Amino acid sequence: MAAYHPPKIASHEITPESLFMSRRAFMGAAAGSLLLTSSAGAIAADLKASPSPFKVGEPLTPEKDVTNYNNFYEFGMGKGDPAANSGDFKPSPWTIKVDGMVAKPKEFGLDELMAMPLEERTYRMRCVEAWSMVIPWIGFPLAGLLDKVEPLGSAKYVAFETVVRPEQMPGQSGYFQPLAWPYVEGLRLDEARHPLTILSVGLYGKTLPNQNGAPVRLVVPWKYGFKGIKSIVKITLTEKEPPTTWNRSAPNEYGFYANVNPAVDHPRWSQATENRIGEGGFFGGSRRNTLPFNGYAEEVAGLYAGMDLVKNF
Ligand SMILES: Nc1nc2c(c(=O)[nH]1)N[C@H]1C(S)=C(S)[C@@H](COP(=O)(O)O)O[C@H]1N2
Ligand SMILES: [Mo]
Repeated sequence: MAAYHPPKIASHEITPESLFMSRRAFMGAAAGSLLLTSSAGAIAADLKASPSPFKVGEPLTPEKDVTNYNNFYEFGMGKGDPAANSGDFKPSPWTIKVDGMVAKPKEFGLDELMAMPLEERTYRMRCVEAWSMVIPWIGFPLAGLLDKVEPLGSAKYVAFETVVRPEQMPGQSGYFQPLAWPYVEGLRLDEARHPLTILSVGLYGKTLPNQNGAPVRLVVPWKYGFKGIKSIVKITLTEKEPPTTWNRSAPNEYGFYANVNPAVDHPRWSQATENRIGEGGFFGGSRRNTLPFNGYAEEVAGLYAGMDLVKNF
């Protein structure tokens, strides 16, 4: 496997003041005292993060599109459903339990997660449905959280689980249930530890809106968007490849790896091009070519050296 040399990340530049500010902003949001209303009454507080070298040389997708054109089936299957139906969802208090093959299993409170070294990272996001966005996330490397629980040598995969709250998530309580809950996802441990893989707690300078996966969601920019599991409550280190929601739902259409690949079509549509949301044109977007590994091949292709490319993608 080719060695990967990550760009220097200025996480040491986080000042005590910015840490204090992000904690204070978050606690303000929890208490309902520092409010910035986004769509559908979701509460977002200002959030400070240090800039990072992770940028995309393409325009950002407008915030109104990032927060109103969503996939989050727990709130309904339509693109506008998550923004419209997530107003009653309570992202605080919150904990993430990290367990399984680790030396030090631990339940992390939201204050601890918000106190991780937060960076702003702009990534492309490519949905398997052939639309894409460019999103300024705020988050921290998942590797930093995994270090705190000390994965055992036998751990090979990381499994993730979304919260189950039918009383706050209308998509989990309706007559028709499109998926089995909880929504689950997984990564190989080396993918989870890759410097590009983050847990996100915000976007566009604010805490995450409910519809984008508040309070904490996964972002893996070289994979199709469905790998980016939202509103995470559990992370488990395992020896075997964990089940994933879309693979379980349609195994002939969605794989475990789900790396973005323009050369391998979905059984029902081409993956060669994508519709960039918010740029005008066809369906409110513009068509552009999809890039191998969503443009992150240089950083991540080495993770898959020697793997069967069809299985891989
Ligand atoms: N729990 C959960 N996570 C989820 C989904 C979902 O339905 N439930 N949808 C996925 C899909 S298909 C995509 S494309 C992204 C969309 O993220 P966004 O709405 O923030 O753009 O979230 C992913 N994470
Ligand atoms: Mo998606």
